[in-house]
Amino acid sequence: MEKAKRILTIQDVSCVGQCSLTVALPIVSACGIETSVLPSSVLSTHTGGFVGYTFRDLTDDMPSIEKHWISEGLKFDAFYTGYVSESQIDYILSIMDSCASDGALRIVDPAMADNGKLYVGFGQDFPKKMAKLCRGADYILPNLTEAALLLDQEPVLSGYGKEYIELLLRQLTTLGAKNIILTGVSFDDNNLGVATYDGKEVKYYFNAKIPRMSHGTGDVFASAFTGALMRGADADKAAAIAADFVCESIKATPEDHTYGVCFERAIPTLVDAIGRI
Ligand code: PXL
Repeated sequence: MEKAKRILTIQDVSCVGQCSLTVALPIVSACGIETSVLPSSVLSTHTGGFVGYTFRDLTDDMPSIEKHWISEGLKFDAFYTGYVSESQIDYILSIMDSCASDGALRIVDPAMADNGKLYVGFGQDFPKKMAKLCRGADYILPNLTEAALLLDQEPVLSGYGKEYIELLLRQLTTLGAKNIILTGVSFDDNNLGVATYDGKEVKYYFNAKIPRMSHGTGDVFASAFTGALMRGADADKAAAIAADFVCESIKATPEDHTYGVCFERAIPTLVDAIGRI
C-alpha cells in the first residue's frame, strides 16, 4: 500500500466563522490526507465583521510543541501555513526545518489582507514579516491585495491587464518563493480566476464570476489546493480543482449566510475531483 502522507497546517482556530482550521482540517482530510494542526491562536470568531471577539495568541506554546515533536521524531510531508502572528514566523521556520520529511513541501497562504486592506489586528509592517515566511516556500497563494502588500506596493484591484498580473508574478518570485498561485484575477465583468507561475510560464484558469462577497474563500481555496497537490495533482490542476470547489461552495451558500461559505455541502464535488486526478 502507498505510504500515507501527513501534513501540518499552522493557522488560527476561529471557533465560529468557517475559516482557517475549521476549514483546513475537514477539507484536507476529505482529500484523503492526514492533517495535523498547530493552532496559532484561538479567537471566538474571525475578525471580519464580528465585533468584540476574543483573541488568545499561542506563540508561547510553539517552542515546547516543537521540542516534543523532535523528541518523538515526528515528520511532516508538507507544511501549510495561514493566519499567523508576527512573533510566530521564526518558530514556524524552525519547525519547517526540524520536522520535515525528505522533500517536504512548504505551502504559504499569506493570509493577512483582502479587498485592498490588511485584516484588523495586523500592523502596517506585517507584510514584511510575512515576506520572510514566503522566502523559502514552494508555493505561495496570495490574493491580489496580499501580493501587492508583500511587494510593498499599493493594491490594484481593478482596471489592470495581463501585463500587470504577469509583472506582479515575476516580482513575487524575487521574494524567493518557487511557485506563485495568485487568486482573485479578473480581466472582465464575467470571469474570476487564478494565475499560476512557476518561474517560466504564466497560466490562467477562470470560472464564471459569482457576484457576491464571500468570506473565508481564500482558506477554502488554499486547503483544497493543498489536498489536491498532496494527492498528486500538479500545481495547475490543483489550482483548478480548488477554484472549482470555491465556486461550488459559494453556490451552496444561502444568501443570508454571510460570515463564511457552506463548503461542507460541496465536499462531495471535491472528493469527486480528487478521485479523477
Ligand atoms: O480567512 C482568513 C482569516 C483567518 N483567520 C482570522 C481572520 C481571517 C479573515 O478575516 O479574521 C482570525
